[in-house]
Parts: sequence; structure tokens; C-alpha cells
Amino acid sequence: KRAYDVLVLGAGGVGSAALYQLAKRGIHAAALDRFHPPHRFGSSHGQTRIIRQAYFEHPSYVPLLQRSYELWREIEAASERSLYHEVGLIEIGPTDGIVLPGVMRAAAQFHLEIDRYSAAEAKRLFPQFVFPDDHTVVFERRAGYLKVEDCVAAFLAMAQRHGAEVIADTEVARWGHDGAGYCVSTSTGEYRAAKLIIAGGAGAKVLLRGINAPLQALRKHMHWYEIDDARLQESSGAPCFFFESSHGYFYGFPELAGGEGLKVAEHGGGETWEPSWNDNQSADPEDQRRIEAFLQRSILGVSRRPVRHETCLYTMTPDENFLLGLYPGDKRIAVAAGLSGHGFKFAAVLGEALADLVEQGSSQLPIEFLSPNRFAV
Ligand code: PYC
Repeated sequence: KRAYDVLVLGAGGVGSAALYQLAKRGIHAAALDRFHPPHRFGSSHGQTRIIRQAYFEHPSYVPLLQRSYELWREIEAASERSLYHEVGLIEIGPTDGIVLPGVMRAAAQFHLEIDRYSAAEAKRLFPQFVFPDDHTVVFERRAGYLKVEDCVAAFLAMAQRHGAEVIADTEVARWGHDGAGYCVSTSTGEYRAAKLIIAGGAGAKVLLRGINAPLQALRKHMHWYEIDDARLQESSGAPCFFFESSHGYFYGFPELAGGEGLKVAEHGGGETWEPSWNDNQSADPEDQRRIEAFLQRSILGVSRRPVRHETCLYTMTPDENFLLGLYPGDKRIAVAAGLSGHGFKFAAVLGEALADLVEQGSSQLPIEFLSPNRFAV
């Protein structure tokens, strides 16, 4: 049996960031993953993720985002990789909707720099986007995208450089405490540790027996379409975009260097996912129809010629806020779960919080509002 100070269950965005933080602190740690990370079977793949600070979901996330920005820059410098691309983000929606008022509230509370435009002004500045005249537009310059697989790879490489181990292709069957420490039984044998971090993404549902959170895993789709107008390229200054409308929430990314088209996806909806579905990565014609209807309504210069499609998992909590904190009743286990489709941008800071929690039993980071105790059995 191999023994560690800390075992991290899951090596996606959050697990890999936690492993890096532990290793950097000189803690003997390993991360277990069912596949070979970075991989396309969880929630940390598909080229890009939006990163932004004026957080419409709740202003309490802003200090965590500000720390995350610092940590993304740190891991970029340490790994000598370009991970965060500050191309800006345009958010478009009804003035009295969810997104625009939420962005304004977070920006006002934390004095964040955002530009607010009337529909007419925005149409002049961003002619590729089409939206109703009664919508409002904000542009957040200090926003953009993270290269998602590269982030995971950077954390794992830096963790390994500091002495951590990555144990891939290893499925966790169960874990328990036997008086001397934790024993984790897996498809490749047993591993022991004094402490655990559980960052299992959609798989966390079965790992979190003591938390009465009805986590729901959803299968989502990401699409890439060929562009007909070079103004939709990152190199032409095109930003990321997020639309709220009566049809739903849709978001996407400019075409990056190297082609592959404009990436677009729907944030809402999704079908309930079961762990046995790992190989089912097929497209859904209804999802594709909704995406193409969105493109037809909202973006000029993008074709209906698909270039690439991938599926991805969201793990939803009932209130769509993350679960982050100590496992109820056990200070030796820290948990991050239920990122509800908006977590990747936080991976760097969630890794830091998890490492704090298992190292010190608490964290200076303002994470109380995410406590798993709100769902404790
Ligand atoms: O967190 O910015 C985000 C996001 C957009 C679409 C899905 N998540």
C-alpha cells in the first residue's frame, strides 16, 4: 500500500490545483483520477472557459475571483505557459434580467471596471452581435478565457515538479477510516493517507456520502462552427460573449489562433447524466438546433458548418453555489463539489482553499458562504 499525507480524489481543474498547492507546501500528496488527466470525460476540457470578475451570480464570489486571478498568473509564470487570455467579455441581456443587474451589483460593490452601453452604442462598437433594442450591454475588459486542458496540465506538471504523484487510470471504489488513517480502495489497489481532498467532479456524488446535497450531474454540449468573418477571431479583437434572452443563456468564444471556429454553448438545460455513460459523447440534435437558432438570431459572420463538438459535465447544487469546506463532522477531509457549471475560473483558488483546509483546518479565504454544512445530514 502506498501512503501519503494527503490523497486528492479527482485530478480535474480543482483537484490538480489542490495537488499543486499541497506539493508547493512540502506536503507528501498524490491525486487519483479515473482517467488520464487532462481528459475529456469530466468537466475540465473543451479548449476554453470564461473567466470574469463582475460576478452576476453573487458578489460574494468576487474576492475569490480576485485571488484566483493572482494564482492563475502565478501558475502561468511557474509553468511558463500562457493560460489566461484577457480578450474581454461582452454580456448582453434585458436591463431587468438576471445577468445585467447582477454584473452591475458586483461591479459597484467591488469597484470593478466595466463599461456599460446602450443597445445603440454597443451595436456600433460590436457590430457582429445582434440583440433587441431594449437590452443593455456591459463589457468587462479584465475578463477573457482560460485554456482549460493547459491549466490542468500546468498544475499537474508543477505539482510533480514539487514531488507530488499523479495516479491515473484509477477508479475509486470506496474510502473509509480505519483508526490509523484513510484507506482508499481503487481499481489499481489500496492507497492510504492521513487526510483526503475530494474533488471528484460529477463522480463526487458517490464519494460524498455524508453530505445531504442532492447533486445532479448534467451532460452538456459544446460546439464549434466555422466563421465567415475575420472579425470573430481573437486576433481581430473579438471578445468572449454571454447572452441572456427569453430563449435561454448562451455563451461563447472567438476563434482562437489556429482556427477551429467560434465556440458556442448553452449554459442552461442539459440532460441528467449517469456515471455509466462515460463513453456517450454523441451530439444531441435538439441541442444543436437551439445553438444554430441562437447563432441565427444573435451573431453575424458565423456559418452553420460545424467543426467540432464535445460533451462536458455540470454538477449542480440546488442553489447553484459551490460546495466548499470541511466534510461535515471530519476536519481531515476537505471537499469541493457541485460547481454548477461556473466553477473552472475558480479552480486555482479552490485548490488553495482545499490545501488550507486540510493543512490548517480552516482558510483565511472568504468561503463560509459555500459551506457544505448548509446541506449536512
Ligand atoms: O462561468 O462564465 C461562466 C460560464 C459561462 C457559461 C458557462 N459557465
